[in-house]
Amino acid sequence: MLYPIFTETRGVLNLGGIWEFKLDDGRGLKDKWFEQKLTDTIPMAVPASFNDIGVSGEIKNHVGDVWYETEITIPKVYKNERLVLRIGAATHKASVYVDGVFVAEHKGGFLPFEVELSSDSEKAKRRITIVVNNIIDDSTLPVGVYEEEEVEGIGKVVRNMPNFDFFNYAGLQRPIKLYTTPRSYIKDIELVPQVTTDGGLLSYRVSTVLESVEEDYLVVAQLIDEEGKNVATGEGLQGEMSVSDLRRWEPLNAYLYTFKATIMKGEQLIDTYEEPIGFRSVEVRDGKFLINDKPFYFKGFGKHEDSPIAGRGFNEAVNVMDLRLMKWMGANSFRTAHYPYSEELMRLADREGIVVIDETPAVGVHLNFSAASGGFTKEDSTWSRIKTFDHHKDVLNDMIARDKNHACVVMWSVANEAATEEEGAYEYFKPLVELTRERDPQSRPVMIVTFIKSTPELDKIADLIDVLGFNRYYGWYENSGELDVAKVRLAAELAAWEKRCPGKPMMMTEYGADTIAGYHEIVPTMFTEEYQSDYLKINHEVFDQVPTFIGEHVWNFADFATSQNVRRVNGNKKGVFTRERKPKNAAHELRKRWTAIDDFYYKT
Ligand code: BDP
Repeated sequence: MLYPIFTETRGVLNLGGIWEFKLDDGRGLKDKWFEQKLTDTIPMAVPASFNDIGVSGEIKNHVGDVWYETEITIPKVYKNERLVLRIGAATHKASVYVDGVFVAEHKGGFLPFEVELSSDSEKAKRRITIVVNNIIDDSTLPVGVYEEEEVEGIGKVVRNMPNFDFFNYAGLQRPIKLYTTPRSYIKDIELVPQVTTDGGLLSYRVSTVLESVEEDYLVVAQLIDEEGKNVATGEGLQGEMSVSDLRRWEPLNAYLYTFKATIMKGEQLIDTYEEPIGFRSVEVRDGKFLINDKPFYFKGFGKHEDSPIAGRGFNEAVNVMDLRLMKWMGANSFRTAHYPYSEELMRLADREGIVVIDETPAVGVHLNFSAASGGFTKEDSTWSRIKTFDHHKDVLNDMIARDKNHACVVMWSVANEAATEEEGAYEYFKPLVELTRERDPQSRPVMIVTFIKSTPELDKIADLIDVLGFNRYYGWYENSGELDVAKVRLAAELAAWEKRCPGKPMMMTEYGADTIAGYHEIVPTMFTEEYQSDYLKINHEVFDQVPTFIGEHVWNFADFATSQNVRRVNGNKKGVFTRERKPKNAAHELRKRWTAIDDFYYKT
C-alpha cells in the first residue's frame, strides 16, 4: 500500500483540522444520522484522540460510537482525476459515508484504509461522515472485556476494560488525506534490496491499474541517489537493478535511494511515484542478529504513541523529539509496542537510521491474564475462547502490505504477551508465523514477545520464531525490592532458555520499574529514581553474561496514560522520560552505557 505523496501526476490534500464531533448513545445508526448534516456537535481536532481534549468524563470514558463530520470542496483541477480518501487510522472500527451514502467500513484501529470517491460529479462539495467505534472485546485487537450491568438507581452501566496496560484512546488518530492519481495508475511497489560484495541489487515489482489494456503502456523504473543522480534504470513491471559504489543503509547512518516508477504511454507521462529505499541486509545466523552481515546489538525501548493532550493522536513534533532523544542516548532501535505506528513515524525512522521491530496490535490475547490489573485466573484455555484469529491474519497482511519496503523494519512481532504458555498456542500461531514469512518479500525474522508465565518449560511457540523476545520484570513484579534475588532469578531463567533453545538469539523486549520523577532515597527504594537506575544496572549485568543475548529494550521510553486501576497512579511510570519528555536519572545512566556500546560486534 503506497503512502500518499505529491508527484508530477498526483496531488494530496490534508483534511486535518477542526471537524464536527458528537457522541452517540446508541441511536445514531438506527436514526440514520448520516442522512443529514450532524446537529448538536462540538468542534474536534483531527488527527487526535478525542478522549482528553473533550474535557468531560462523558467524552473521555465514552464506550461505543462517536461521529465525525466535515465538508470538503474538491478543487476544479482534480476533476477527471481518481480521488481517494485515505484514513490513516480510525480506532478501532469505522464506517464512512459520503453525502449520506455508505462507502466503506474498516476494522482495526492502527492501520490505514482507503476509499475511492467519484470525481466526475458536478458537485464540488462533499460531506464526509465517519462513525468510529471504540469497543474492544474478544474479537478485536487489542483485546478487551465488554460488560453491561443493571445498577439500581442508575440503570445500565457499560464497562469496556482494556486487557492491556494503556489507555484505550480512540477516534481519528492519524492524518486523513484526499489524494489523486490519474485513472491509470501505479497501485503498489514491492522492493527487495540486496547487499552484495561489490555493490547492491534491487529486485522490484510494480503493480498497475490501467484504463485500457489494449494501449501500449510502458513502466520505467529508476533508482536515484541522495544527490539526485540516476544510478540504475529498468523497464517493465518487474526486474532487477544492480548498483555499484553502493551506499548502505546502516543503523544511525541512513542512506536512502529513491525508487521511481513511471507509467508512460508513448511520450506521454501517465503516472509516477517515488518510494524511498535503503540497502541493508537482515539475517539471523549462528545466534546473532546480522544487519549488513555484522552482529547488531539492539539498544532502545518499547514505546507508545502517547503524549499529553493529543493522547495517541499523531504528533509530528513529539515524533521528531523522541527519535532525537533516542539518538542523544545512544539508542539505535525501538519496538512499536503494541500496534503499528504511523506511516509518518516509520518514514522518519528510515531517514534517522533508527531500527524498528514492527508489532501488530495483538496485545491482551490472553483471557486468563490481564496486564492492566496484573490478575491471573485459570479458566478454560484462551485458545478455545478467543475470536481474534481471522482479524489477526488481516492485521498481519495489512501491516506487511503497508511497511514491507521500510529499511528501518528489521523484524516483525506477531503478538505481545499472548497465552503462549497454554495448550493451543502453537496451533494458533503456526499459521500466523507462516503467513508473515510468506507475505514479507524481504524475509525478515519473526518474533512473538512473551511474558513471565511463558517459561522455558511451558512455552509453546519458541520453535516457531527466529528471536526470543522476553518481557521480564525481575526486581519489579517478581522479587519486588529484592534486586540481589532478582538478578539470580533472571540469570537462571536465561540459562534455562539457552538449554531449551541452544543458539537461538534472545533479547529483552521489556524490563523496567515504575519511577516517580523527583522521588529520591539514599537507600534505593521502589518508585525512586535511584531504584530505577539500580534495577536497570542489575539487568544489564546479567545480559552481558549471555553470548546469544542480542539486545535490550527498556520499558518504557516515556511515562504513558493507562486506564484507572489500583496498580497505576496517574498512568504507567516506567518511562525513562516523563510523559513531557523530561529525563529521569536513568536516562543519564542509560546514556552512559549505550554510548559506550557499539551498534555492532558487542557480543563478539
Ligand atoms: C507488560 C506489557 C506492557 C505493560 C508492562 C507493565 O507488555 O504493555 O505496560 O508490562 O506492566 O505486561 O508496565
